[in-house]
Amino acid sequence: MQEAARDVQNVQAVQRVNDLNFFSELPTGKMELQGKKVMVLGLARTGSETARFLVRKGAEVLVSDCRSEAELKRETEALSGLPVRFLLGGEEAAWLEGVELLVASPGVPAGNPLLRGARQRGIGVISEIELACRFLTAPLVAITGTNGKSTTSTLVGEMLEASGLKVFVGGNIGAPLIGFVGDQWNWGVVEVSSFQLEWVEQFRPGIAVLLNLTEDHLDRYPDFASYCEAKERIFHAQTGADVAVLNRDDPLVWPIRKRIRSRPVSFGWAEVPEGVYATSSEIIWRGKNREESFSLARVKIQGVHNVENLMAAIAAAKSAHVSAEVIQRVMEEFPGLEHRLEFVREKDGIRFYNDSKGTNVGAVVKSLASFSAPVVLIAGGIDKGGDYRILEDEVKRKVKKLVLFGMAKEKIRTALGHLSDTAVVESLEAAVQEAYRTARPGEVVLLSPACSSFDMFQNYAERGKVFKTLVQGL
Ligand code: UMA
Repeated sequence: MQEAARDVQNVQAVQRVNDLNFFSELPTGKMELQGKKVMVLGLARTGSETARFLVRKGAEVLVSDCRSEAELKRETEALSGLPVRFLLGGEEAAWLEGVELLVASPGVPAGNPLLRGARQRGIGVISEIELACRFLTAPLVAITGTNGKSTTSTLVGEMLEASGLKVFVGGNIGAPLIGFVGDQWNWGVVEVSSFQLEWVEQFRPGIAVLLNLTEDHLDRYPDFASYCEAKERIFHAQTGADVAVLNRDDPLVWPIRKRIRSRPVSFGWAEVPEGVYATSSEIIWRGKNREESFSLARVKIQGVHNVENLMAAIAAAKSAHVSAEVIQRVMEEFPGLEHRLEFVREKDGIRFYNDSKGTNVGAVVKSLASFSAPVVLIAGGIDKGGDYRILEDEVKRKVKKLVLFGMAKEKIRTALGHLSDTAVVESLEAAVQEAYRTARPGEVVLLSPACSSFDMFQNYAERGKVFKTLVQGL
């Protein structure tokens, strides 16, 4: 009986999706790629997927990467047999001869010589998400912000999928958007980074979400304002038929409503006549003439920041007409993401948490705020130019000992070392040992690095896995 009722609801949800304005108004500005000479800049996940797509579309494909042929053996082998010309191990201006379009991978900064050269010659530069959106036929929910992107994207994807819709979740979360072109989808949920938004023009999500803005990637941008400007481009091509989900409590996010064409749907902690707000026990969604409430009692993901992520997910899901019953079910079943405040184990009464995805200072502030017990904080890696002093209050309140490792260890010690007992160590393994020696029953050991991982690991996921293995081995 319940199943039958759910099926009826699902059919209604599909119907409502098809009725939405922006579904039929998506930009149809497809690009003619047949015979066009296109350069793909960067040969990692995005570049490989983009090259495959361009070959399918009949383009003449050049792939350039500053890494050498030997370093890119696996990547070039994966594309072997395809008509792709590789230009590796350099960045020579002559390679741009005859190029009509350049597709930049997110990791390539605007100052890259080939990218700069292309712009000087008047060659069009786009990002892979811009290319993908010209060919995707499904409406998109795009989610950006400094923190919470992956959790919120996964939640929205699960809410749409649990409504019986065919949905993909991709983008910065790890699966390039271009890889989803060609299949039939009811919705696409795409996590987008500031890097991907630098080169968008017609990228037009029906629902665009901006969660929060705090310092990040200052090793890439000249200043914080430039990073925020890139993030705001998520709304650039939206029209009055689209929805912008905005955080009322973020002083940099909320004023954006005055600069965009789309309809704001807000979320935040204070009660509002229309929008989403939260109490300590529930989240309330208020539409024009209706209200729905969602209990937090059985929700597994913890912390103030996760209530904010849930509010944003509800705002997006309600804009896509997902039913209250489906939303509540997904909220209760969602276990949280790996490497995001992930509980690893309890040993001798000490609880160990892996927050390897906490790669900027703002993320660590939120992670520390989630604990009431004293915390031994393991941090460090490659400094991204953020101001560690933002952590001062939380360190004073919560941190029993700072255990620092990686390239940024001295910089963090200078900023915060006077506020807590501090140890500087040479490896993650030594950090785990030191933290275990220091923590007492009832306390928490937290890896939340505030830095990227590339000095010692391939990425944050590898760092998180190594941490978990070390903790399991104690
Ligand atoms: N390269 C050059 N010249 C340069 C810079 C880089 O040739 O000047 C080459 C590198 O040698 C390398 C390639 O470009 O071979 C790297 O490209 P990439 O960094 O874009 O790597 P991808 O594997 O394509 O991953 C990208 C995103 N990476 C970045 O934004 C740095 C992934 O996000 C994303 O999951 C993936 O596309 C799929 O969309 C990762 C990330 O760290 C998780 N994102 C940042 C974050 O979340 O903070 C924004």
